[in-house]
Amino acid sequence: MSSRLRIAVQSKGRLAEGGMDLLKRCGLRFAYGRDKLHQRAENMDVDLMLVRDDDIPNFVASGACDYGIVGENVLAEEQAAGGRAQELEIALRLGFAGCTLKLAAAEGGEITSVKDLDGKAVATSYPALTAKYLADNGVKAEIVEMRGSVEVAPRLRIADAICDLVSSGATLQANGLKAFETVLESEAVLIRRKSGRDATADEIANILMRRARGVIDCAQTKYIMLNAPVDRLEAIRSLLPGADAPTVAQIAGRDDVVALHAVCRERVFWETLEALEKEGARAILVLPIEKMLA
Ligand code: PRT
Ligand code: ZN
Repeated sequence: MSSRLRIAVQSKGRLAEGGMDLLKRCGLRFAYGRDKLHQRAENMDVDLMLVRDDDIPNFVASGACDYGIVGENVLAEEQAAGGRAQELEIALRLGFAGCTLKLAAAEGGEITSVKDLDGKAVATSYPALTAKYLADNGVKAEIVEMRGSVEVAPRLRIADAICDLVSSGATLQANGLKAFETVLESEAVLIRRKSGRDATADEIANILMRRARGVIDCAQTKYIMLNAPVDRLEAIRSLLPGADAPTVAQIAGRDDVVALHAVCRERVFWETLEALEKEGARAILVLPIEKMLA
């Protein structure tokens, strides 16, 4: 058994950058390697295998790697297709590469719900998930498997509808398609085998996962500092998004205004700041939080 933790990460693509970024924020340092397949951490017993995302579930299931970073959509598809991916579980949701697997068809056309797909053809790169969703809805449709460019299928009359990943929705729109049903909500996830894991690898993984939780929480969390009129303190406090009990401090030479510091665990929008200002808050500062161990 290896005494190092082996993690499979996508070599290039949407998960590669976010995955490496997260690992680096968890404190891992990598040398500039010439090796395209392998990255060895300099400061922890961690090795990365850089591979195609579709291969990651199998890499982890077979024991070639202990953990892997993959889109939940890829894991779910492999699991729905049967086989070894069923031995895998999600160890941690990673909060990036969010997207949705959706059914879509021509905008303004006759297909507007899953029931309308009976007897029709659906193009997808996710045949197992799509087939399961259709079957769960009592719909019999033909599945046309495509590796890429699924969005062109209706126009080319290869299929009547598609089941594809959507993030901004721009691709659907550009192809005159409209989503009408969500099959799966997805984000990047850290996966591992349900059983038969290496204890040393798990120990290292647990340290990284604790750090990763801190990093993921920090991504949205902000530190807000502002000055508040004493008589508006409660109103201002109630506007702070997802704040724990804030710190209220005296300001030298003032008894009508206090300084308020709070950690906000939800997104802070411009609208929030404007509302705070309207209640009399001044000198409002929003600071990013770099690290957090809760
Ligand atoms: O070479 P390799 O097999 O490793 O890469 P890949 O091409 O399979 O994967 P990649 O990098 O495209 O995607 C990896 C993972 O990113 C996916 O499995 C998802 O978990 C996640 N992800 C997040 C997405 C998207 N968002 C996304 N928008 N994957 C693909 N898309 C596609 C979508 O299908 C559409 O065609 O991007 C296009 C643009 O989307 P819109 O809605 O923003 O226009
Ligand atoms: Zn892929």
